[in-house]
Amino acid sequence: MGEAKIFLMFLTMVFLKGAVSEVHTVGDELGWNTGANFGSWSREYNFSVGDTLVFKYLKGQHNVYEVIEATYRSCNGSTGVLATYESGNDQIELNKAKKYWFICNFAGHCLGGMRFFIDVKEANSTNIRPTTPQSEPIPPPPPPPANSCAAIYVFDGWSFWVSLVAFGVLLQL
Ligand SMILES: [Cu+2]
Repeated sequence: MGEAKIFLMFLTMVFLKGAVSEVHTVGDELGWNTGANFGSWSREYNFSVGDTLVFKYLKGQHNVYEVIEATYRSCNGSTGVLATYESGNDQIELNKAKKYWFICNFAGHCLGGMRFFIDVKEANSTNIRPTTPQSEPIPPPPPPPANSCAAIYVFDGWSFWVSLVAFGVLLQL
């Protein structure tokens, strides 16, 4: 099998799979700490099977318990615990389409706001969307295109370029 064909298969796989897996740092730049609002953080993103959550915190100051819903609501980490992490840089792969519930089990931290849940969906090829945080400034609109044909490509940028590369490879087969 030629390299070009392998490359084409790779492109096809990328399209079929849809968005490439994402890594989400919990709390963004604030990390897994008191004072961050994890409810609003978790609502800012879509989570898909294959994505990874990263909890960053000072080891010994916090921990991460994956728990059942009742434990998330009670903040009582003595029961209903599915997994525990305490490295300070915990990487958790979201490998199931389900709700994940997380708390910090240090005294008072969960009740103080260190808890959230996410609803992880099956990876979906029709749900490709930019993940740029809303707080980033919006770039000025591009100048008007010279003709309507160009306009279509302007609004379909990424897939247009991939198609162009794939077409170029096809020509060389
Ligand atoms: Cu904590």
